[in-house]
Amino acid sequence: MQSYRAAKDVLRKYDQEHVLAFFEELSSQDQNTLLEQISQIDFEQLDRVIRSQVFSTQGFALPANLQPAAMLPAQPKDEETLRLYQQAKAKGQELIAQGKVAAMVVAGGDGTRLGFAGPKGCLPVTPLKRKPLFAVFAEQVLAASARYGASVPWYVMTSPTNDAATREYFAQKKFFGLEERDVFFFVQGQAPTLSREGKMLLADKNMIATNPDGHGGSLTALRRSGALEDMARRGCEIISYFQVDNPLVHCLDPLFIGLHALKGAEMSAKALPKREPMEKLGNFCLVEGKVHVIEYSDLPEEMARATRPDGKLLFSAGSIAIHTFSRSFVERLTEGGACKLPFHRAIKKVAHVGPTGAKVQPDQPNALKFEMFVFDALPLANNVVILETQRSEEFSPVKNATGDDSIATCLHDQIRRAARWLSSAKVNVPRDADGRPAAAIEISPLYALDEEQLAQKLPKDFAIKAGQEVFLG
Ligand code: UD2
Repeated sequence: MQSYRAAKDVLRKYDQEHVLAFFEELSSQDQNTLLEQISQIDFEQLDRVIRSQVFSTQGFALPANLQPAAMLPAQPKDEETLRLYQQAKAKGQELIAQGKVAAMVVAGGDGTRLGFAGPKGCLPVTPLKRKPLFAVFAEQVLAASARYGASVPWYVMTSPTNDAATREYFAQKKFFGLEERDVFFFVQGQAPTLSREGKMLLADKNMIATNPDGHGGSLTALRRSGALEDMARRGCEIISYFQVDNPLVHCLDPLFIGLHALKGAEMSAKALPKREPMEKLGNFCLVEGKVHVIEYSDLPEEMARATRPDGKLLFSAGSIAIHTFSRSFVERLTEGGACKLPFHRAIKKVAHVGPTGAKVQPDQPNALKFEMFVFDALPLANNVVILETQRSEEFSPVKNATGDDSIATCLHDQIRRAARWLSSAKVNVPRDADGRPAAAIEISPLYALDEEQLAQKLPKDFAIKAGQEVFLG
């Protein structure tokens, strides 16, 4: 731990000495807590952020010459692409079978928008069994391990607030059938929360206010926690990355993994044609030949609405936060411990301890929070594959309590996908007058990971009646 003197010196150097204002009043334990926290802060990085994002009033600068980025189609449209996809799928399957692929979920966020108390991954989400998000992913990892005959480690990023609860939940659920040694929890980083003048705020007299450093912080957290070393020890070369809120995600997609490998990509991404111009998805763009994701809130509305001659959106490719990373790329980006991703600034209301020692409850946004976005690694990657996927197959996140992207829309989308898989396996699925499935259907990943596996497994005489509840597990 750092001494008081060393802490004072570094704070003086960066003009942040005020965080020691109440030091003399603290118990020795609280003094140690504060000194320990100060020793964890990367002041050089903080200084860069303050110079570029606090003292400059520019905010986000939209790159010039923004072009739409091209994506590989969801379905091959010619012989050459068909052959490429066949080869890629075989390559992806081979890599999983060789134990070279790891799964990773970012689950640091809490279900605040949903009004759900506890880690979001514990949210019950499946239509019949009400399995939580974590179980849906765990069963996919388990099923892929069984299908390809290799263990697939799963790296789960938590936050300081939900780490203990997440670990307890996994233990209580007996790791959903996974081997405990194949699940690696790691806690995401925090960044100091600043006043609008660039001073660190105190959450308490013995505690600097911090906020999660975003999913982009997952890359440094992988290194800091020893997860990258763990991957190297196991021989994992590719990381299949997804968010905690989307139960339709294919956690380990051989085609996507294989394309990433065959194209020699360092980072890849799945994309969807946006549902409407202002949909809350990052936009895949090209800037001087490099792929960038411009967040929905940063793309000017006239650009978001711009169309091509055929009437389709110009910036149509939306980011759904499904990626593959080469481990070597993450190692390169996090060399020396600090991450090379930029910070994004948000202005928020944050309660804190004021100069007199009294708690301040602001009624206006008073604080700057900084976080990193994982997609900002794309322009730093040497090769990038963007693969289009189908919304009905792979994207229905649970973000809101009601309306779009809510549990209601997600339940419906899970049933619709299950019905589609069954229809393509030649099962007659009863439907209502609007074409919606007239039965509640849930297919566990342990039964089938995709429609191909479902078709192989289903008994010949399998039938569904209207109003029936059908669980395949
Ligand atoms: C994210 C993307 C958006 C689109 C959308 C798809 C950003 C900024 N935007 O929007 O472009 O792809 O997802 O669903 O990412 N998380 C952490 N730690 C953090 C912050 C987030 O683990 O410090 C996790 C969180 O648990 C969740 C994911 O990252 O799994 C996305 O976070 P979000 O819900 O805040 O992102 P959202 O919906 O604004």
